[in-house]
Amino acid sequence: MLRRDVAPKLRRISASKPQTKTGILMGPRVYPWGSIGQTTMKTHNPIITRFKKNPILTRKDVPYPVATVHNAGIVKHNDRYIMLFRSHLLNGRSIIGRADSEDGFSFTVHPKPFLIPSTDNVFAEYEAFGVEDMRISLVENEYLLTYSAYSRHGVRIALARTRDFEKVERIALITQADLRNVVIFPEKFGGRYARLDRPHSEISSWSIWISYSPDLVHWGDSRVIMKPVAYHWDEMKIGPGAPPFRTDKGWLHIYHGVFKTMAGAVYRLGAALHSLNDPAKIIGVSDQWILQPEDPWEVSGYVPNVVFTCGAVPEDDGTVKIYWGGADTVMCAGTAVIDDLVQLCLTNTRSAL
Ligand code: BMA
Repeated sequence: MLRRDVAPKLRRISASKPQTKTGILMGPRVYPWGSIGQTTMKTHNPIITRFKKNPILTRKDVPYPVATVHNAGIVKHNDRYIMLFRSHLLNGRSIIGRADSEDGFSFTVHPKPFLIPSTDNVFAEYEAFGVEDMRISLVENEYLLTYSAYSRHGVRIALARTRDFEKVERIALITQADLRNVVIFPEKFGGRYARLDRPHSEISSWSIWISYSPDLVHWGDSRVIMKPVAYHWDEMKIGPGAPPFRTDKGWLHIYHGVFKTMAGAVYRLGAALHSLNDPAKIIGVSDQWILQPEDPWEVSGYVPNVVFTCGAVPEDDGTVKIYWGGADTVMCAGTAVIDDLVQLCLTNTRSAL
């Protein structure tokens, strides 16, 4: 089953159409394993250092039949990295699997999936077409899990909680259709939870909004805080990526931005810094992307030219491990110096709105 918004992206690049608009460069290339892909412009002096052994997880590492491994939420829990990744089943619908790691790069997948569509109560109806793109936030000693719930009614976001990744309790469906990419801040503001999200719209390019809740169930005070910039790498749409994490200068949020080319959409990652006291206030947004599809497994795959993040783990040594799905097919990882990302947001900025 193909979702309507994904279908156009499945087109392969035409061999004879080099692009001159901001986005993709140049034509096809034959890789050693024989597939035809395309080269993108290489980022000079990349701010994120890719792990040398990317991809870190593929469908071959999964002990049950799946077509992909991508878009994983991730946290460090009791000194272990826990990754909750999305997989397409062989019927095209998605479930969430779990993989654990000691070092954040080498992961072992659990024998059974972590979360499959519910068969109980209201969740059964709204998760019937699959569960996707899990984000994990630690707030007051419990992990809050947000994920896309697909059904014949559209896509909405479900919220679950766990303390140990063993027992998982679904709390509520926290949006109507159509809305995706909910990330919850790790701290409360004035006693309320805060989240970033991304509603769909026909009259405005898809943008990042903020909402608040006293109880995780009822959300409101919503307003738009960040929009795509015209003729820019993220001009088509933007959406929350990894749950924001605290730095000295503000909450660092790694988001995704999309540019539409004649060969389909290109998904990249960007960085934005939010005020520590008021997350609705954006202090700076990096003008340039921080990651774009460059490796063969990012450029070519189920949905070509995609790097898409749902999780990042800040470390005590001032670095952050960033995780992304490559071409909606595999999981990749990289490392950046947190202060470099912060400085990029503060010194090389574009407007948020
Ligand atoms: C978005 C979501 C993501 C996906 C991306 C690229 O709309 O569906 O899950 O990674 O497209 O296909």
